[in-house]
Amino acid sequence: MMKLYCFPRSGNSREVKIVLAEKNIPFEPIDIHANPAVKETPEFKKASPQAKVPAIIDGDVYLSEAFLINQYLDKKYPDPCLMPRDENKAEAIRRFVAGIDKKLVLNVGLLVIECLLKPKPEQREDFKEKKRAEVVEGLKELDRMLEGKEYLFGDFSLADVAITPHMAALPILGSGIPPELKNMTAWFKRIQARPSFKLSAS
Ligand SMILES: N[C@@H](CCC(=O)N[C@@H](CS)C(=O)NCC(=O)O)C(=O)O
Repeated sequence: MMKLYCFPRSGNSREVKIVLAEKNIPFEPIDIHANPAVKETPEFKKASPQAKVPAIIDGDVYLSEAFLINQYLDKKYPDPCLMPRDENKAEAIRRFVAGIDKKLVLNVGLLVIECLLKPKPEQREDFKEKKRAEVVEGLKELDRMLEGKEYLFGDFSLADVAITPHMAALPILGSGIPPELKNMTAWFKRIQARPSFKLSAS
């Protein structure tokens, strides 16, 4: 059975868990925080040379990076299909994911560090406010992209998967999708109604 190295609050791991749930693929989760010794095993080091999660071992395939894993899963288990088979459209999704990883997802990650991982006296309120404002700017762009569409690229795809866990984390970071962003608000309701949202939560 496929092994997934992860930990429950890892947003990047949740991206992979969503795809596994959408495709109904059985897997064995290995929580690296509950079992820190796992990080020292040759298997984990081979799957994730950067020592980050998510990482998978699927037969002789060792792979890390959420979006790379999800593209691999989509090719190997094409039902339901989460990337367009049209190469131009698939490339547009790859560009989109690279872009949001560098901006929106990065800013959410910086907020996680500042709000949740740093000791309270070291947290900088001005930095948090700056990052929250940048997140809202990113959300506005997504809201414009969603005009007239149910999902970011029409059908539900790996593009939606790539942002879902990070949107779900916003409330614990003192942020959220502003209600005036009607398209994003409706999109997140649709995402939450998918069984994969709950199945990927732990
Ligand atoms: N670009 C990577 C980022 C992976 C990443 O930063 N993972 C975090 C958890 S979300 C991690 O493994 N941190 C190290 C640790 O917590 O031990 C991806 O998309 O998978």
